[in-house]
Amino acid sequence: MCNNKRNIGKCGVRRVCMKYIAAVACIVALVFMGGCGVFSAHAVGGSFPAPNDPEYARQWALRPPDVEPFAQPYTRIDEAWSLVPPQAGKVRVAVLDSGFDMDHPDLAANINSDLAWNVSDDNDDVSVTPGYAASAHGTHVAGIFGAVTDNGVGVAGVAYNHAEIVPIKTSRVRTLPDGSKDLLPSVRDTAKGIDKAVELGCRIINISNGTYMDYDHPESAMLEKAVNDAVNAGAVVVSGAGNGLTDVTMYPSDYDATVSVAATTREGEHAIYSDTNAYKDIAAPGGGSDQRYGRCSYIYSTVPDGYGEKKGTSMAAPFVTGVAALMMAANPDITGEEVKSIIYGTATDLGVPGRDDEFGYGLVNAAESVRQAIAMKRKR
Ligand SMILES: [Ca+2]
Ligand SMILES: [Ca+2]
Repeated sequence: MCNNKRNIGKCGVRRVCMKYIAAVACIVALVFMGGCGVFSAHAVGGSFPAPNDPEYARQWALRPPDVEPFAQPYTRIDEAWSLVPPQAGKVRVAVLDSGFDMDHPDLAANINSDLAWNVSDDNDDVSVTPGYAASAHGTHVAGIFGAVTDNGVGVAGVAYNHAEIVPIKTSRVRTLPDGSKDLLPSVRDTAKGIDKAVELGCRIINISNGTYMDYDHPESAMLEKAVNDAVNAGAVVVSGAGNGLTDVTMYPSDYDATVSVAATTREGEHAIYSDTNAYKDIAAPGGGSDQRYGRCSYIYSTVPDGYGEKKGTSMAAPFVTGVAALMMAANPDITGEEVKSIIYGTATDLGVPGRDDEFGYGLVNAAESVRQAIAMKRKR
């Protein structure tokens, strides 16, 4: 039925498979010949000590505006790092995705390989299936929040070593309507992956994929139940808003209980691909659609056997996941609902005043989120 309040835009979308929401994959550093990351040494840090990861200079989404004049307003992630006590522990974070380079030198130390699980095949093999468009997706998403940070290698991660990555592979090779093949999760396997993450005690669940469907589609009820069960167990479920240039509902992103993350560009503007509707909650850097920087405006992270850049709401979601992990590391007693409420309440408003369909409550403000999480601890 098209009269359900959830059916914004076109009705009757009936795709069985979920899809990944990274718009472009572009691997290795050749595209950086234009000079991204060529900065003087003093420009690598801002007001707060910079991590020693050599590719931090390319990570514009993590860097302060005094050295990235076009990244305004910024997420204040370096300030957030300075607020989390170094002795704070790790927060268990599930990432439901296409497969993972478990031996990546910039990920392995932050992965809990004992908990890895493949829900499609019911075994513990979560390795990368090479040769498909989505092959590198999971490794890229995991690195955005979970890369080993300040280790003198590669990139920094938003969670600054406070995330314990639990890799959950939800994909298998499926045939698309046009006859091509790719690694994709089914709605059912995503629901199973969420259940598994809860069983493993994960406090945050990152899902950088989704499917366009009506709220009253039979498979939607199954997926929403899994999300609600996770949230009722105290988890925060984070998902990308979708890259379809549409206002059609995408799930799990658009459930009330999910943190739906829209993407901003390097200039802090709405990324043109990022879906819009009344269920988008928060915005974070997803990169792209920025004439000034070209591919230097994408998000740089780990990929199998190296590093590469992608853009999309798939990249924005793990940014918010990393901020949530910092908050829970700084205050282990904080609840999932409190984390969500603080993230929404502290966002830097963008676009039209107040909550809007492009940015949700605005750009995630990492420093204020962590500061309020710590303040809540002192009140208890
Ligand atoms: Ca690193
Ligand atoms: Ca706004």
